[in-house]
Amino acid sequence: MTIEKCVWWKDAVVYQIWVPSYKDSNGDGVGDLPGVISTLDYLKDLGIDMIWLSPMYDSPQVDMGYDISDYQKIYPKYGTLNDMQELIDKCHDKGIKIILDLVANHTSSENKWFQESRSSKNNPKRDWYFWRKPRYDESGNRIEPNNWMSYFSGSAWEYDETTDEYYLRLYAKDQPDLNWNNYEVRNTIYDSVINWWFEKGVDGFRIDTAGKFSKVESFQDAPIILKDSFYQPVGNLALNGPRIHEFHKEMFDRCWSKYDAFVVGEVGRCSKQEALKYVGKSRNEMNAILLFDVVKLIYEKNDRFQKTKWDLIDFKKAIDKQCNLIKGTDAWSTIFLENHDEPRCVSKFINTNYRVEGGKLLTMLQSTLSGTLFIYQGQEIGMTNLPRSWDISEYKDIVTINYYNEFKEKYGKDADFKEKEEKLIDVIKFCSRDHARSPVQWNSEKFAGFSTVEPWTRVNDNYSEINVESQLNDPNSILSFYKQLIKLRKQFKDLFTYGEFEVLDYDNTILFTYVKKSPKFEVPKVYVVLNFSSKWVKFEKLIEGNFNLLVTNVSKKDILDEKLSPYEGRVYIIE
Ligand code: TEU
Repeated sequence: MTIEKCVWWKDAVVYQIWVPSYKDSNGDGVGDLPGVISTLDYLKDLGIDMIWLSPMYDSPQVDMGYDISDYQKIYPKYGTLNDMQELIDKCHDKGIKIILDLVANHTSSENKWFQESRSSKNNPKRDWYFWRKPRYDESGNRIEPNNWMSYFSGSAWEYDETTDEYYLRLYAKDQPDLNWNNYEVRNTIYDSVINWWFEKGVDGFRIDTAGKFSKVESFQDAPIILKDSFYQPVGNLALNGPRIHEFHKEMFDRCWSKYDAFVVGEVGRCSKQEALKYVGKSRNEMNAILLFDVVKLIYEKNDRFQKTKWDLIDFKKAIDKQCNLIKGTDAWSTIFLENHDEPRCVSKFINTNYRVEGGKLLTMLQSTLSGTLFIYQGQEIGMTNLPRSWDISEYKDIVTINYYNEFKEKYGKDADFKEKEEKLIDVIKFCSRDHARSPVQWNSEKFAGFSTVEPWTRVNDNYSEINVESQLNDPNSILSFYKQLIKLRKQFKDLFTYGEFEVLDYDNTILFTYVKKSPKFEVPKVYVVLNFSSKWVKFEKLIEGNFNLLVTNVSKKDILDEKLSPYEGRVYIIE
């Protein structure tokens, strides 16, 4: 199967902007749309072709905008519809595409659709959400309709006194799940959300929780996986459900096929076989998917605050799966190491004593892999996780807060609570979503040039050392390296973006060596070797050929032919 190359989004480099922490233009401590507009030249210069804007719609911000109260309005602190139009137009003037976040699995409980739905059992919008009667135990206590656990802890059901029924909410209690089985719901999402924004000029969408729109309608109990909990992970009862592909195909017909759009679904975890159902071109569902295999390697599947040991072999497997989604298929792939839900990649995959070398190493990795490349704000300067010394009160994300509160409820009275708490914070320091959400560090002025006033969330202490301004004119900075690598990715796109990926040293726990080549020719090919350790390591070429060094993250004069220094990486072209 030959890979089709003539679509604009395949070799685009996408930059994700999470508005509240990106750039504040009006001195209220919160990032905003004029702030985004003010940085478009910076993004253009970096080599960015497309922006993915995280939710900017009106919202009570229980889950930072992933709880939408009005899809046709802008959250006032971010700006106005005019600002949004200006952003879309200015992006286009500069040759940058812009895609939005489509959050359609749930709305905010403040959305007028839900307000109507909850008002009475006979309301015409009652069926727009999932309402179920309570169950009662032997002692007559009211309990939830089933044992499903929310992704944000506790039950996935919320009791509503108005009608004495529960509504389903897989995320926060203020994020009721929309009932996609109801045609009016789907129709409204297609016409009043997606196509409404297409008419304003956007170029596509990132579909939030794209695998969760169809639930197993029996609402049976989930199998017991967590021994000491009543609530259990929902698993496949709400993921890749019975009607999911029917819904995506309908969305394709009603929306995507009518525009020259880029549509990428956040599908999360699934097998290659399942993934291809969403992203195979002939399936007519979406153009690309975001899989979690690479980014979620550091936590237990059902508990994000149970840290697992990171292992290079698992990392290789996950990357292999991601890249090889396109091998012999008509599908397309993506690469990302960060987003607004994940800790910073230099803190996750690298010993931070080697932040600069390691940050560049990850840049080399990302830039040479197959698929559409995504970079998250601040990643291009090697921003890090928040300091361990910070108190729990500095953490603002609902996932961290809910987890901590539950923990406190359980262990708060224990004599050794302080000790236990410290251990939990050790984990939060690695796993929390807050790490991606601190303000972007633009310069070394107070508040890192993000704002002129105290921001809504604290700036990382290392802003005077790590910031955009200091890296812009430094040829050895991570930022300059990103620019260089993005250029090379475009120059060698047949090999980097479209090439086939093959790992050469699966069993090596220190080095990661792979080749990228065209399915049609043996040469030229790209040979990449990355030292994922803080040790000096012997370097041997694993295949024959005429090696020409294209780029390295250490100064070329320091290169030793037979040894790799800590976190040294090399990209060779073999002719
Ligand atoms: O996230 C979907 C999701 O399930 C996870 O990535 C989630 O953040 C993680 O499991 C929590 O531990 C999307 C958005 O990216 C996220 O920011 C939203 O909170 C979530 O949907 C709900 O809209």
